[in-house]
Amino acid sequence: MTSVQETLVLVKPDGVARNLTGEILRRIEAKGYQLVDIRLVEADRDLLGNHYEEHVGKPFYEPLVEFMESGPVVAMRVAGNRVIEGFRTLAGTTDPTTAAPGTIRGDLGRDWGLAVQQNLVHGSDSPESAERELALWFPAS
Ligand code: RTP
Ligand code: MG
Repeated sequence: MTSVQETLVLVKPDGVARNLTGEILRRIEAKGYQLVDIRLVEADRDLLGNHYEEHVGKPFYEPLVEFMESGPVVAMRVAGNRVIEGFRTLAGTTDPTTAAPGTIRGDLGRDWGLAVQQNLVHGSDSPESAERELALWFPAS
């Protein structure tokens, strides 16, 4: 049974600054997922507050938003069968120190000793999140 989905992938400011956008997209394409749309965004507080609404009030919220507005982000609309779960598997767990080797965070990320995990990528975590986040980052499409 097929279940074609779309997900939002973000290459976070650390990934863009380290010139890892191509490497991250290479892994997405090598897995067989389809790039549908892509844009470079300098996210403002309004967008980030909406994007991270589930984390408002948590101790890492403010450093997270400061990190995400520290430089450009690459937003991608990516399609594929079960791509929401599949991209999160490619990304690895939140903490790059314990993310499995073979994953984006496990291979390319590390703990920089900062207030928030700089873990290179974001991927939507459910169909509802994907629909909501894609509308935020790709408002015209
Ligand atoms: P994401 O939303 O970015 O795909 O990552 P995730 O689902 O694995 O993690 P989530 O719990 O949604 O947290 C969002 C982002 O906040 C930062 N974070 N830092 N204690 C910490 O240092 C901490 N906890 C969360 C990370 O950048 C995480 O990806
Ligand atoms: Mg999340």
